[in-house]
Amino acid sequence: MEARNPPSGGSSSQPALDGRRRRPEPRSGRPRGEEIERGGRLPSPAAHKAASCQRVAGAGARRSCRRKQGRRQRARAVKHGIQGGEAAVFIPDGGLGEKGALAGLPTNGSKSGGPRGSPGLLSGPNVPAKRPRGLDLPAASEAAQKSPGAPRPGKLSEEEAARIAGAKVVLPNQVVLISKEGARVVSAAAQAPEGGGGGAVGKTAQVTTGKIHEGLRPAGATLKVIPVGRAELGKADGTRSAHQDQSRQTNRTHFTERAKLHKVLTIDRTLAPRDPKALGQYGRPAVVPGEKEEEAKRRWKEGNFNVFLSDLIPLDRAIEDTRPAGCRDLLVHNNLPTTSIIICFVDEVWSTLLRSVHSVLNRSPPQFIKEVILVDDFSTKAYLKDKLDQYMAQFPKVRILHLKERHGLIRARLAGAEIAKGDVLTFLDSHVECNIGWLEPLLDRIRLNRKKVACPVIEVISDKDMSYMTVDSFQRGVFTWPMNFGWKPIPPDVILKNGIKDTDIIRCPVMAGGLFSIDKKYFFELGTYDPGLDVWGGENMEISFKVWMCGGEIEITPCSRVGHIFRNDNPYSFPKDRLTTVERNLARVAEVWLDEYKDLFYGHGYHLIQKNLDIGDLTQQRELRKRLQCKNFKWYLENVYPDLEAPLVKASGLIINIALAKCVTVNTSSLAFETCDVNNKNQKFNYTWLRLIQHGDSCVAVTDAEGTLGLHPCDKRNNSLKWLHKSLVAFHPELMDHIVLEHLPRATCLEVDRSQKALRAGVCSSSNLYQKWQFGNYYAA
Ligand SMILES: [Mn+2]
Repeated sequence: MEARNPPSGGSSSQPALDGRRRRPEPRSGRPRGEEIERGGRLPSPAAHKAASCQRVAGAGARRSCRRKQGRRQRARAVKHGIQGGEAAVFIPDGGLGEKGALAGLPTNGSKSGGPRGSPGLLSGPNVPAKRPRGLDLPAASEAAQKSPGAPRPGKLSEEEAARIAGAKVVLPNQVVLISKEGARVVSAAAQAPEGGGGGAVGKTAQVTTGKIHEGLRPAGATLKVIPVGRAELGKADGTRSAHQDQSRQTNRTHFTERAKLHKVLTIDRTLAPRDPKALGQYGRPAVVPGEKEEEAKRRWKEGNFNVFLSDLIPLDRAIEDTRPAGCRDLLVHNNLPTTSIIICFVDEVWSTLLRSVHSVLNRSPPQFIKEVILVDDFSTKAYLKDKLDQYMAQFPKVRILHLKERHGLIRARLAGAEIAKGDVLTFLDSHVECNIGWLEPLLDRIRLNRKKVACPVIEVISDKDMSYMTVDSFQRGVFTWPMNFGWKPIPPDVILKNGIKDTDIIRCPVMAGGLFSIDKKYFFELGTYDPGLDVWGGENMEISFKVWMCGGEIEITPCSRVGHIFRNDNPYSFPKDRLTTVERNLARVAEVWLDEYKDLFYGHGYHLIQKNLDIGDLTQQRELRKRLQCKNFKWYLENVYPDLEAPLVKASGLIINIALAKCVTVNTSSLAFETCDVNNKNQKFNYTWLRLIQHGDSCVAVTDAEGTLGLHPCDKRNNSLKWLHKSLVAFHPELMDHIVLEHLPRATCLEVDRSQKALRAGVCSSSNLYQKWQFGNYYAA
C-alpha cells in the first residue's frame, strides 16, 4: 500500500530548512473521477501541513487554508474507505487492481474515453451521454496551502464576547436541495415542523443586546463564554441552574414562540486549568521530538495514527471553534429531546477514547445528555476492562457495555441502542472530538421532525500531528457506482446563484455513517440496521436508502462539527476478509433497495456477479420495505440524488453495421440483417449493464457450434449470453467497435456473413468492417 502513513507523522512533516513544510508528492496515477471530493489528490505522508495554515494572516484566510487541508485529508480517508466511523463503503487502496475490488475495475469499459454517440450513419437519436465515471476520487486542486501562522487561542473569547453582545440572529433557516436544475433553497417555514415552533419561528428574531440572559434565556445557564485557555465553570453550577431556568420557562404559558428558543450554548468545560503551552492545545499540530521518533514510530500501529502524540495531548484540550460565524447566533428550541451517546470501539487507544468521551461531556449541555454508552466490542486490551470501568466511574452518565464476543460495529451499535434511554441515539466514533455547540443543532433538527437524521460536519484530526482541521461546509454525502461513499462539493456558482449560506442545512443522499443522531423510536421503526449485515461496511448505504425511501431525511448540520481521526486502515482485524465482508453487505443492500438499478451496481462491480456471493436470506428485509410502504429507488434518484448518472442500460436502439449501414433485426425467433428503420420495433435492442443484448425477454446468443446467431431467453447469470462492446480498450483497443463474446477464450465477434444477409459469430479481426457495430444510443461507456 503505497499510501500507508509512515509510522511517525510528526517527524515526517518536519519543516524543511526554509521553515515551510514540504509539498505533498502526488500519488501515483490512478485516474480520477470528476466530482466527488475535490481534495482527492492525497497528501503524501510528508505532506501534512496543518501548521502551515497557522501562519496565514487573517482569520478568514487561515480558515480557508485549513479547510482545504482538512478536505484533502478527508478525501484521502474517503478514498481509503474511512469515513466517519469507518462505516461506509470503502475500497482499500492498493487492493484495487489486483484484488478486483469494487471500484476501479475494468468492468465497465474502464479507461475508454466515454461513450460515443453514433456518428450519424442514420438519423437516429444519438445520445452522447456523459460518462458516469466516478469510480475514482478525483484530483485535488494542487494549490498547496503552505502558510504558517500562530495559533489563535486568545482571540476566541473576544470574538465570542463581541458576537454575544451585538448578536443579530441568523438562523439556518434554509435547506439546500439539489435538483436536476441545480440547487434549490427552501426556507425553514416551508418545512413542516412536527413539534411546532423552532424552525419556522424566530426567523427575524433579534437578540436584545446584552440582555440575552433575560430575554432569550438559554436552557443551560452557560451562555457565559468560557475563554479558551482558562479553566472555568465548575460542572455543577451550570447544570443546576439550567434546569431551574428551563422549568421556570416552561411554566410560563404566555411565552411567545420566540421565547421558547435560546441561542446555542457555548460550553467548553475543562478538567483543570488549561495549559496554553500543552502539546496540541487549541488543536495545534504537535511534533514528536527527534529522540522520540523511534518510539512514536513503534506505537503508530497501536491505532494506525500517532498514538505517541495522542497520549501527550491533554484529554480535554481546547480546539478552535470552527463553526461558520452565523452558528453562534443560531436559535434552538429549549425543549430538545435528550440523547444517548453511543460510542462503539474495539481496542481503541486509551487517550483517544477518553478524549472522545471528554469532548462529549465537556461541550454538551448536560441536560440533553441522558447517558454516554461505551460499547466495548470484545476488545483484547486489558486497559479497556477494569481500568476503563474505574476511570469512568467518576462520570455517572457514562455506562460501559462489555460485549462477550466480537459483534462487529453494526451489531455493537445495536447492543448500545437496545439499552439506550434517551429520546435520540447519537452514534459517534471512538476517536473524535466534539466541537463547541455540536449537540444542540443536531437535536433541534430531530425535534423539528423526528424522521430527520442529523449529521454533524465531520472535520479532520490529523493522524500524524493530531491537529484539528476544519472542512468545507458545502459538501454532500453521496455515492458513486458501485456504491462508493464520497463527498461532493456544491459547485461555487450554485452557492452564489442561490445565496446558499454556510449555515444552511445540507440534504445528503447518503451519510458517511460514523456520526449521526436519529430518533430512537424511528430507528427501531426502520428496523435498525439490517441484521444480516456483517461487521462493518455498507450499513451507511442501507440506513441512508431506508431513511429516504421510507419517509425520512438525512441532513448535514453545518453548525454541528465533530473532528475525527481518519486512518488509513482499521487497526483491528476483520473476522472474515474485509473486502469480502463489505462486498457481501453491499450486494445485500443492492438486492433489497435498488430495484432495477441494481444492474448498475453489478455492472460497475462486475466480478460480484461471478463471485456468486452468498448474501443470505432477504425475505425479512423485503417485507420490512413493504410494511413501511417505502418508495422505490427511482423515486430516490429523482428526488434525492438527481445528479447521479444512472442509465438503466449502457446502450440502446438500433444495432448498425458500420460498413453496410444495415441493422440487426429480430425475425420471430431468429435474427436477420436488414435495412435500418428507426420505427421498426424488431430492430430495437438494449445493451445492458450485465452485457446482454436484449430484445424483450430474449437475448442475442450463439445457437450452435457453427456460430449461428439467434435468440435465447435472457439470463443474467448465463455467461454464454454476454457480449463485450466498447469496453475492451485496456486489452483490445482495436476491438472497440466490435461486439465480442465474453466467455470464449478465442475472441469471437458478431459479424455479417458473406451473403450479407445473415449474422453469425466469427473469429475477431480488428480490420473486418463486417464486425464493426454501433448502437443507436449510448448512455455509458
Ligand atoms: Mn473512525
